[in-house]
Amino acid sequence: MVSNKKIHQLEQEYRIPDNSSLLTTDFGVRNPNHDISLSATVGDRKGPLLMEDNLGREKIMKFDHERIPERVVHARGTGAFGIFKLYESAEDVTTAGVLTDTSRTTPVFVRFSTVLGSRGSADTVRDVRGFAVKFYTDEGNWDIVGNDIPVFFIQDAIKFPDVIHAGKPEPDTEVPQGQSAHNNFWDFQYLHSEATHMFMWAMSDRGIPRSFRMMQGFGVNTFTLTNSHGERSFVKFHFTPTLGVHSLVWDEALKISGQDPDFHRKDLYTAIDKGKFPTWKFGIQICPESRQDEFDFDILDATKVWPEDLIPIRYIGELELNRNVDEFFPQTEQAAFCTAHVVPGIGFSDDPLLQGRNFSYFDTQLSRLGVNWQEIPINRPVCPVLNHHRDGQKRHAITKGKFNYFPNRGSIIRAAKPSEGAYFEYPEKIVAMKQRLHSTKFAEHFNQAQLFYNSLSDIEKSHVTAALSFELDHCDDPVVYNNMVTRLSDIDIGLAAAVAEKVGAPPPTKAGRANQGNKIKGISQFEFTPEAQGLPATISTRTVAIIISDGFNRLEYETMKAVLAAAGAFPATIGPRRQAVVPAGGGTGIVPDHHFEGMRSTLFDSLYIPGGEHVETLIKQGRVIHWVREAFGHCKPIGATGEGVKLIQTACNVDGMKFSSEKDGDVVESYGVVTAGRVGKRPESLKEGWQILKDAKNFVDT
Ligand code: HDD
Repeated sequence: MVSNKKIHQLEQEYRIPDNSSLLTTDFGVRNPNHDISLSATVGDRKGPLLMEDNLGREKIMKFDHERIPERVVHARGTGAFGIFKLYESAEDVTTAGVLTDTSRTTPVFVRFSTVLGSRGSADTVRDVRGFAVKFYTDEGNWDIVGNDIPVFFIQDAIKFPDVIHAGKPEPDTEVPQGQSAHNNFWDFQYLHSEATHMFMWAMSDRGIPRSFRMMQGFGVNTFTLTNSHGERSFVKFHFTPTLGVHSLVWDEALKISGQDPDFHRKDLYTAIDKGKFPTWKFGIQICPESRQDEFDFDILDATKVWPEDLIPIRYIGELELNRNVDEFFPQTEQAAFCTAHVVPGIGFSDDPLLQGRNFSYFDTQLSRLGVNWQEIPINRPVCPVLNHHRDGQKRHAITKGKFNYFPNRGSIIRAAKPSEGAYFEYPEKIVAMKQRLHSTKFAEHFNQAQLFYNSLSDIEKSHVTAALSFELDHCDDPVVYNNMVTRLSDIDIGLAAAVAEKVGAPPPTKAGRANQGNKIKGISQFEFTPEAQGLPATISTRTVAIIISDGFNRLEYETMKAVLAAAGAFPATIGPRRQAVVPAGGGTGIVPDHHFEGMRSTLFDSLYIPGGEHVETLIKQGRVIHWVREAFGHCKPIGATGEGVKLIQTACNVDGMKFSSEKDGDVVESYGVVTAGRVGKRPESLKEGWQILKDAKNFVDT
């Protein structure tokens, strides 16, 4: 199993040995009975329980206090360990070892999350996703507490309680759970025009990712880097998934929320467990101090991206997740991130959102985990920690000696010098007025919202219209949806009109602001498919449901399954029961992984139906027809061989539709292809669908 400095630390110092077998109490005494409480026995019956039962009381008392406050936002999430490797030194801009030493492997812990839902809410809701990375560097912990969307709803941290109160369940009824589709959320969006850019991202396919493994990550805020000459630049951090950026379709996301609320959590766990480690390219956008006033937006405004045409991304490293946690609570739940955790060579900017965050994260950990939260194993640095901080609840460290103050008469402890790697505070010159004011350029709120919308493909645009129409349909206050249509007319009058019609708002009469028609790079998901990144298209880790019933063609079934598995896909067999299903001609049956009612097509990326007489049984079953028809409706690749094609024709009611077929050596006889592609590729025609499947099949041939 994969190991590194952090894993070693956790295993050596904190792991409960898994080879001991005798139960003990928390104070170490061997426990004679964990199951029956101590009581007086009256006749042959148990009488009143005894206060003296310290074993029983300890067990119940521990249980009573199992819960800690969930995160006030991002409560729902999951995490994994991994490594960060640098392949190009950024020493021209920073002294940080993690960004300059290409020989290092830095251990990381990453936690992905949704924002609005509580800890038990569903994974696939429409929401922003958290992307928090803790780098355990040799110089201390560095946290990038980012999201899958590069901008934020607000510009000043003081607005955070408002945006979150408006998005979380409404105070009188405590509904809805983990949803932005309600009056208060959209009321806030209208009243805060600065949120326009971000809500457009959240309403796009970015709000419903297929997998945590297929999302971008962004540091969002502007940080700074300082090099060995003391020169400072501004920086934005990027993570780009090598599997490409892909989303669910909304109908899938809605259904999966009920069918498998842990869909994303399991997806990440399974991929890592099967050794298919997800990776992201790590990039930096650098803006030297000299260029900071060059742009029509303020580079310290977190509601703006730095368009790549103006400031290119320089990819310098790679993040890999390669190990699941051993226990969720002590590792994932107690992981605590803090934007203020930076290492020498990395610093803050005056971005007012970041400045406020630097206070908020530290503060929230105090109420969630207590003052000694940095001593919890998952949060401890892998380098030494030495200072005169003492005491507080749940202090673990035991320091010998007389002195708990500094300096003192006897200690050899001293502050580090810059040459010894001390943190370097950049001497920023400030001549200022003290007042409550926004930066002047922060006043512009619509340019980039419009750039975002214009830069989407037509399919992605139609999804934005549908998402807004869904969300505002769930708002029953006309003030809310009427206002929002007005706001949309600041972006695009066509979009506003389409949404107005759906949600029953008066049609907009004129654009609040003409659409300039400009576009930028780096917005549409199509730019982040593996192919667009110059990587091979891959079916690796994609799930394929193989549908069989008694009388299926065993050769076709087994060959396709083997081919898929060899290509790294995750095939699963679905049959009428989880007991042996007998192939045509008899013989040993196959025990399916699931039965038709136990799963749904939504939980798979594609379907395959082998030929055989089983098709005659399958086409008579409503649930099977639903499997195929629903996958067709979600534009998934559906493959069939031999008689299997008939099931697709029947289920999808596609009489007269042409089927392509192709010889593929002795592997499979023929494919019947209806259509193909999950969001990254949405085919416009059968021909294109077939091409996509063929491309995906390239790996099959290797
Ligand atoms: Fe935050 C958690 C991301 C603005 C206050 N935030 C939290 C997490 C992520 C983000 C990924 C979950 C960390 C984890 O997995 O434990 N937050 C962001 C991003 C922001 C942002 C990308 C905008 C650039 N956040 C933001 C502001 C404030 C907070 C402006 C407060 C002023 N965020 C918090 C918090 C949380 C948190 C209340 C809840 C749990 C925690 O910190 O540890 O302090």
